[in-house]
Amino acid sequence: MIEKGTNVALACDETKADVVLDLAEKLGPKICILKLHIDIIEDFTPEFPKQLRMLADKHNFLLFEDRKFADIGNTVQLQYEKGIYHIADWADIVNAHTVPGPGIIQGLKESAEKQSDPRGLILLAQMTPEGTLATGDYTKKSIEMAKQSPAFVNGFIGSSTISELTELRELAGEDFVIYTPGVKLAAGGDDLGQKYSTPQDVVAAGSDVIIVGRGIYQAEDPLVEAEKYREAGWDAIE
Ligand code: 5BU
Repeated sequence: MIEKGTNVALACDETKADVVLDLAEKLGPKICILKLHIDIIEDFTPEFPKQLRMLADKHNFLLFEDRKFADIGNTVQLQYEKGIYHIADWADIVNAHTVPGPGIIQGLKESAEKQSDPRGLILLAQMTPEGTLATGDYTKKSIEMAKQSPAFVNGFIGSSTISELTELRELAGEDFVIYTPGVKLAAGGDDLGQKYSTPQDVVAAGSDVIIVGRGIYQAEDPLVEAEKYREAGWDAIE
């Protein structure tokens, strides 16, 4: 982030491999992370994550597969390592719900340790949509779980609701990275409960990384828009 002067994670929710690769190549210099949902790619081939990995290394950003694991330890190991996606082979970061308890962290950690490159986990201590159940005691217990595995759990997804996010930062302390989706230059929401705050407001509330999807990739010129978010996010950090 410091080398590139950016705290923007692009939520690249496009569904065609070549569109994702094109955005990764063009926007690579503006972002610290490319977050994707590998299971929405309609023309997936094993070549796709390899090409993405090359672009991530070329432009010095991390790959974050937003898999939101949510099962028992043994099953998440299979989902992380196996299937058609082999997520553990290429994703620097994945995330997980804390609803199953600490076994999910242990399971993913064991899989991660088989990889030669470092792997990290983000816990969903909060979520962004209206009516989420990930609040209060759930958030507190998620943070306690992270503190049991601090080397592997690098941080939390934080809410885009400013009061919640402020509370998360207070509870988490300074040793964890907070990643916030639901970020747009104009605050508001969508028709399905997503809630948006501005880069300035979420950073002021304690977020480190702003995760931006439609605000960038649906813009007329995603590169111009990515630079606006980079500037807003980095000015706020500084
Ligand atoms: P948007 O287009 O900027 O609304 O996309 C937000 C992205 O962040 C999208 O990929 C979601 O799956 C992801 N997300 C989120 O919006 N809220 C959450 O609490 C979590 C992930 Br966790």
